Amino acid sequence: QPPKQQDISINSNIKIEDDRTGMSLETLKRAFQDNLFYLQGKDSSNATLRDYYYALAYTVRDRLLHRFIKTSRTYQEQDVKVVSYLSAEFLMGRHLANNLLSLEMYDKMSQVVKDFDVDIEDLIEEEPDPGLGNGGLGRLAACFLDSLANLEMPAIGYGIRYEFGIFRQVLRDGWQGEVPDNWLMYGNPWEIARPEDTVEVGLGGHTEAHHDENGDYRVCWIPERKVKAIPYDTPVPGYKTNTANSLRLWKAEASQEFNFEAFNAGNYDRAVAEKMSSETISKVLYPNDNTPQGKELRLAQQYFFVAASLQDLIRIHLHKHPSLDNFCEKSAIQLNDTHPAVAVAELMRLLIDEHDIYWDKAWDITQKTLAYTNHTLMPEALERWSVSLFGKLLPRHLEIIYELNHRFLENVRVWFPDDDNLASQLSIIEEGGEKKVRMANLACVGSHAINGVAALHTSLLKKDTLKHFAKLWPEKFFNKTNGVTPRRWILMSNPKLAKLVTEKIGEDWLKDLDQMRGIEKYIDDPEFRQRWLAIKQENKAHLAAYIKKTRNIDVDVNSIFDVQVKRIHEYKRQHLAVLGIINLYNRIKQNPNTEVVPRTFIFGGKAAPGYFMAKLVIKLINSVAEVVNSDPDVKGRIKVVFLPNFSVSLGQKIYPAADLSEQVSTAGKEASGTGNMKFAMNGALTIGTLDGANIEIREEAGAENFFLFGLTAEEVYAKKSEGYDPMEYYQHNPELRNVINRIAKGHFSYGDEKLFKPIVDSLLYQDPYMLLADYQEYVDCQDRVSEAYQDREKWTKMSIINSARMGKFSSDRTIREYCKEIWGVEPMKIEIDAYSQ
Ligand code: T68
Repeated sequence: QPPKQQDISINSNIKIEDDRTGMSLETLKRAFQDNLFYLQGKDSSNATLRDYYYALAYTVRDRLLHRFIKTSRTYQEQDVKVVSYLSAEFLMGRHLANNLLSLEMYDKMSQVVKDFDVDIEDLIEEEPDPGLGNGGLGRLAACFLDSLANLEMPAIGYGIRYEFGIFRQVLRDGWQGEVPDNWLMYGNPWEIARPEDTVEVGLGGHTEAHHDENGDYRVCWIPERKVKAIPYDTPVPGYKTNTANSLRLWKAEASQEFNFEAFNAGNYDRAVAEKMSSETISKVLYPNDNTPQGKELRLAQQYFFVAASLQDLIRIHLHKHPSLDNFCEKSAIQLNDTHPAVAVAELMRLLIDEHDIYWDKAWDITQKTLAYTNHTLMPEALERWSVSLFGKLLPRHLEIIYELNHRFLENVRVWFPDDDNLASQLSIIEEGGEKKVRMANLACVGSHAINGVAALHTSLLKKDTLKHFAKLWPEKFFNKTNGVTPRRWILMSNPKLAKLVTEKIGEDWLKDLDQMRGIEKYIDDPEFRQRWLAIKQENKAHLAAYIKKTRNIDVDVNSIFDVQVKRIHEYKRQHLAVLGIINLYNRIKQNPNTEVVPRTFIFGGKAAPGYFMAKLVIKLINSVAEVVNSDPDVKGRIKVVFLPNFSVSLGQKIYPAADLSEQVSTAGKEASGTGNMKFAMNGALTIGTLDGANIEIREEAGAENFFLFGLTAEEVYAKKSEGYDPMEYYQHNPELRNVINRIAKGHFSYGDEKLFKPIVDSLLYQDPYMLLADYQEYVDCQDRVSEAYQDREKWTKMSIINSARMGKFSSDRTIREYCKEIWGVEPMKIEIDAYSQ
């Protein structure tokens, strides 16, 4: 029996009715008109869509601010424990529709703007999509903030206010091109600058040691330069609650506008150079996912936001408390991967050097405060900084790391006296060759909790990637299977489906997704199935129109929409789907009259600009598309579409329109995946391997409602250690050979045999992600999909079951677990009764 949900209507709680808070249609209309006139300086005779967007955004924002101000004040006054989510990335997606829905303003504002002959959906599309993240890790942070606010948990997100988010992807002759994402160009109505909370962050320089007046040994860091960190706060409202938490992002500015000495001496270049180099820190997001970029600027970014955030937290704490002794009782800090792991050393430095706490006490506070989430198993993706680079930028932190590593390893040698290898594996410093600081080890040593993001991932972390830590501290390890917010990923993305569900089971499912199970009892109701199917068809028609508009490709809405959208990476195996497409194409070429169940293969995703193979995969997809889409023998039965610039907002259009979700990573490589959950919630069936959260999705949906293929993680390891030879598969499987030969012989590259040679060679001679080993099972499984789709009644039943059983993958469930088992934070109701001033 799920817990009873609280009353979710809030507006009656606000007992004030003026132009900035009132919710009546009349007041909203006046407010909108006022904002258009007084903030945009326009009226309906000359307003552009953007002007209307701003007028609407400010109307919503006004109504958010009471909640926002009251929320932070309540946390302060009630002195509650707050969780801080430290993340280098927050992939929030557009705010307007989310805020309209959270505040129950959507219908009324849609009415208001209609009076100005404007469609609210067009205004929603005006907002630039804030792309301050790469992929799953950044989007997870955004879903977590949504759930924290929804559950009325005291929380704050800390990160970087990148001036340029992830690049905009364009296609040029089938290749990925990158365009800077100047998302702040026209301003940002959702953020509020708080210059009064500016802090300074040091970088570089040296340390000096001395004995203080009590004879205690002290170290002082003399940074070479200081950068100002200016916070910008974005309210994150909970769905139909009064809570509006804060996402606090730091912007870097020079501590001196320019060097006057140099300026006066006529050295203008130098006068501005220092300013420029300081401001570079928050200039741009590094566009790599699952591969670290070992650049000094990246380390500076990490330290910059960590140092600013910790100073901020300490300032807030000392406002209420005489000392930091009880810091860990009032603050839980989550490290989203190792990107903020320097927090271990920085918190120690602040406690010891700046707040006079002795080492053991400081260490106790640090460990009790911090917790670490790992997001990858791939060894090459673990961050390691060369000691020399680290020491140049953060000399005091390097000293602290050496000291805590020394103390830690001394203990290890006492606990395991005969195991020298263990100490070298656990060491925060990697020896042999160039010395490196291992950030995952730093995070593990400095945290009281370590977690993976899906059951398989956590078990592999314990068995493999972090096995030495698991041996040392088994009790520190937790699994926290990822989740996604049903507000953005069902209600906002698929409003028609949401409406149908609410009609049948009421609206509580949006706050308690387990209740979606309630729709399962309608699967035998033909009318319900008909409506379910009709909604899918409408969503597909929408996407088809988008495909026509953006790519000028006609697609058949009765074909299977077979979708793979995610970052382009070899381990995710977009090219496995391409091999499958070429095989279908070969079947048609051999016998143009062969039976084919029509399919539209839709791809989307960005490649890291420096990742050659990933970019070549995009080119391959587009080259295959060009040939297949225009071959008369195909007769339009299969179409291939690459949609450029996959983003949160494009995802919102795509997930609801998918029939089939491709989750085909090599088993053991995808930590969790979260797109897999968004698809299934929206009624797509999954074709997938036993990897990441796929395993748990299949458990929930039932094996009979999931298309499974491929090696298990164990089989992958076994095969690797036996000595895997992809060439055997090529030689023994004639169909597969034809597929690869088509690529190799230049069939998709105007006869150019060189273009895709790197892909062909990688598959034939290494195949690190074992596509060839999984190929035949994948193709056979796809044949089962085609067959299943022909029985649309049965397919629709499976679709309903998939949606109905995804309750586990609401990020509300994930966040409840973190709150209870790792953070020890509890809900705090926010009362709004009068002006909050
Ligand atoms: C993803 N990781 C995992 N990393 O790949 C995915 N990395 O399985 C999981 O579902 C998701 O995290 C959430 O847990 C990433 O997205 C990055 O984007 C990244 C960025 C910078 C450096 C390293």
